[in-house]
Amino acid sequence: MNVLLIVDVQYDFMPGGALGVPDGDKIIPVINDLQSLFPLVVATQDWHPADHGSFASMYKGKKPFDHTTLGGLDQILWPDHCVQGSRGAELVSGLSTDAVEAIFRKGMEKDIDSYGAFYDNGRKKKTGLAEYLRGKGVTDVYIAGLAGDFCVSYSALDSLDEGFNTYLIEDATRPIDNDGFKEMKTKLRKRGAEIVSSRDLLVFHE
Ligand code: VGL
Ligand code: ZN
Repeated sequence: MNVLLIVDVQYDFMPGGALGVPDGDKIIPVINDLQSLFPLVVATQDWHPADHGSFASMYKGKKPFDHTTLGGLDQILWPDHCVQGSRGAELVSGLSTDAVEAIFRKGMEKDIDSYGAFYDNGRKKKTGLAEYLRGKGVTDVYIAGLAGDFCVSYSALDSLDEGFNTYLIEDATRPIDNDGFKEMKTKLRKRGAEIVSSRDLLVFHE
């Protein structure tokens, strides 16, 4: 069974948002059109406390996109984004959510970042998504959302590690950085993920 996993389609990742992804808004109609093809749709939400350790504002003399160490891992520092309860953390209103059965939140732990939908970057805690999907009989995970080079790609890598057939829907995502996204796509293909387009999926179902 197939699932559509919609990653972090939140205001702060829209153009003009705190951590705006170029053309991030363009994926919304694509994701909306895709949803009816899937018997199961789930979403994630980046959901940070205001003092999250991935925020550059927490460190004297650091600015966004500088690096530090967090939870023993190299950490890119971000502008404050997706703060719990803020408007920037809400799923965008243009996204259809009627079919979204569950929303998995991540990034609540102050001392570790959490890009992937399945576990934090140190793999210390699971979100429970893998178990949820297996419980639903899911075998194939199709991934869309933001940002292509971070949470979407990390979710795809985690999904492969969890044993799911994994597909990244290329036109249903946009990256923060194009070169980084290219590298991630190469890595994903090597590990056995397929990069597909929404057109292939929609035509197949006509
Ligand atoms: C994301 C950076 C920081 C993402 C979340 O959703 O891709 N990127 N937090
Ligand atoms: Zn974040």
